[in-house]
Amino acid sequence: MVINFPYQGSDFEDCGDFVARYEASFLTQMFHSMLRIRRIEEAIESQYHQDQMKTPIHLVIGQEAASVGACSALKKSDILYCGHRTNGAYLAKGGDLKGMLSEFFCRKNGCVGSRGGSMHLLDKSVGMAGSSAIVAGAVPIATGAALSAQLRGDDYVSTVFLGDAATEEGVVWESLNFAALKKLPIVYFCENNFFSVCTPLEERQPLDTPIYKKAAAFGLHSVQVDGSNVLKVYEAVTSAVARARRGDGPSFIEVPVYRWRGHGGAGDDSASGYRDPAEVADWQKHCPVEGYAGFLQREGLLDSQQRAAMEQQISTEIAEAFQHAEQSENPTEEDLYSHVYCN
Ligand SMILES: Cc1ncc(C[n+]2csc(CCOP(=O)(O)OP(=O)(O)O)c2C)c(N)n1
Repeated sequence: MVINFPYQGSDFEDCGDFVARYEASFLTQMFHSMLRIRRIEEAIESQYHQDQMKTPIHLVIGQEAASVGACSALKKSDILYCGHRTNGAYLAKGGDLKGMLSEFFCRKNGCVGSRGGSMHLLDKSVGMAGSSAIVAGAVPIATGAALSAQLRGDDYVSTVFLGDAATEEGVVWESLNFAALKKLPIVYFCENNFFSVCTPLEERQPLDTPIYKKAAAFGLHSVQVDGSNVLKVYEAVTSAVARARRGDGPSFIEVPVYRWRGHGGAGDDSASGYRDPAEVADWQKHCPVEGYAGFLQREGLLDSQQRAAMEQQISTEIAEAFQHAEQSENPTEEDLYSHVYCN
């Protein structure tokens, strides 16, 4: 796979000024969120083979900086849509971990009442508006939500996470065209992890025209920033959200990232031959979580005791959430008929 992307900022060398511009607690909170997502994903992965979670899974291990950087720039009242790789977005937007795990275990109290599984997470109380397993399916829905905000004069910005493969669906370009025409308050956030299941980007798109440049051609404000650098992602999305709120229209943000695990399920699937394990190892040297931890340590914002305390707190939270999910009630036959509408 030819990856034409030089990890431009994940060494955090040019990020010293962030410390002057942001509260220390905010910078460490973003680290906590990334670490929490990493540990939650690892816990899901380690238990998945027991076959008690009745859902496909698409892990975001390796992509945590994108989820956290983007969602940290959103208000609770801003709404977020997502595709099938939903866990990071749901958790970073403030979705309830117990509700998510109960959903995975197909329990009655899951965040979608056991009807959705991991690809349809939703928590309206925090603006997690929905997700779709249809590649690109959430993009026109999020665009419609932005139109609704504009027509009704609502203050929220609509954001949608999409993958690189979603940009091979025509509806994405129809949506971008419409959003640019109407100056809709929306942010298209494209996590380019270079694969559509097992097919590399170079076999699907001409690499000399990066995705963000195509979006720019549709009239959107469009940038590419390093998706392994939570600070760069945060600033890009913050400025896109500000544009949207000012009435200056839609933005497109492409963040190159790398998924460390297989497309779906637990474990790495590189041995199947579609990607070189050396490529995976190379990206793992640019770990978004540990890279940011190193930055915070150098800046004096995170020491080993604080890190250990975070690990302990997260581990306790995860254990309790798994226990909660496992001990929760299964749906009953009557539940089959709730939320079913017909004319
Ligand atoms: C319309 C549609 N076509 C095909 C699929 C099968 N499919 C599921 S995930 C996927 C690849 C998605 O890649 P991308 O959008 O880049 O997201 P990633 O999985 O890399 O996060 C495909 C082709 C689908 N779910 N929907």
